[in-house]
Amino acid sequence: MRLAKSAPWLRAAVLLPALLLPFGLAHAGKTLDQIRQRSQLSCGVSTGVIGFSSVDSQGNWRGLDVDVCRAIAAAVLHDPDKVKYVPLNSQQRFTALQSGEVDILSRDTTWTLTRDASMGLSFTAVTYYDGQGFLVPKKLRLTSAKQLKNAEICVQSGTTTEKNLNDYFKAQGVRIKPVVFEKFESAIKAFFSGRCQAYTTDASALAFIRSKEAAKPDDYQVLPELISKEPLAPVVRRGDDEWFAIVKWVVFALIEAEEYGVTRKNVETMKASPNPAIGRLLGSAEDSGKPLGLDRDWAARAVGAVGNYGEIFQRNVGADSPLKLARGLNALWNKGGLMYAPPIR
Ligand SMILES: N[C@@H](CCC(=O)N[C@@H](CS)C(=O)NCC(=O)O)C(=O)O
Repeated sequence: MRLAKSAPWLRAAVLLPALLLPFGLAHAGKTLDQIRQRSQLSCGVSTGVIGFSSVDSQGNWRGLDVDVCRAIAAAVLHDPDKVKYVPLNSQQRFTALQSGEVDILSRDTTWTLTRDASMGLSFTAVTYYDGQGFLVPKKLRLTSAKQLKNAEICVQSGTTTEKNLNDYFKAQGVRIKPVVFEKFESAIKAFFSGRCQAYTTDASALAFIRSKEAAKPDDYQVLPELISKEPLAPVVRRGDDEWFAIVKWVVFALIEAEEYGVTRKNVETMKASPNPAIGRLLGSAEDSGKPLGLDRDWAARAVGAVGNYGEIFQRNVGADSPLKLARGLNALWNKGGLMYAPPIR
């Protein structure tokens, strides 16, 4: 555009936002404004996947995905309890985020190109690297998913699971019959009543379905094949870069805290650490909250509320949980895994 020759009103329209930019940069974003106004984070979760998001016997939401929302609430609202949980099944989840019903979707949701590029949404940072597997009754004596020729396989709709299932067997030249359910509960009920010979979903959820939903877990086994990549990540609406940055960096802070040995218990004493990286993370050496529109204690509060990524993993899905999932791909990058936070500086 040749601005010098343009009409004065056009010049003003183009230049005014540029002049306001320095002030705009200090602004925290409209999603955060709304969250602060209502003093509550609205967090979209699943309808009940133990380890990730489910209600415990005392009526509290628990899980790795729930802890991500608690960490964010601690960072932005100074209170991990100021979260409203909205249970959403696979079909409902994206509309709830697009319509503004939730501020964030923190719920077993795989980062894919189509979801990230064409739905008005942005995936933030991976919180769990998963893969799709199969749960089968042991009495079928199967040793490989490739033996599922002509099998009926129960699967939930609106998922990557449904698509991968078709792709995988198409590539093998093997015919199978997907039996599709909209509701999670109906899908697992159908499988355990014998409607299907196999149930397929993310391997982390299979561990929960086998240990918690089967009358006799020992009658079932997970087959060795993982047929897909399922990087699970919290999702936000597009168009609010400040909120996008906050969610991303809270997740990174939890990972960075594990890397530097900052835990829920020692977070206060670690503020005195001579290590500059810890001083930046915890706001004692440098104010890492300012660029995010937050105060300097944002990350310390997040870690103080839920612990570092390793603690979150262990409590919800790892050694201290009924699922006993191995860290595997979810170990830190310097321990053979993929969990890697860009530098907080
Ligand atoms: N990661 C896959 C599957 C996610 C998914 O929705 N899985 C089901 C089966 S475990 C689930 O979480 N259901 C719980 C619900 O619908 O509330 C995706 O993003 O499409």
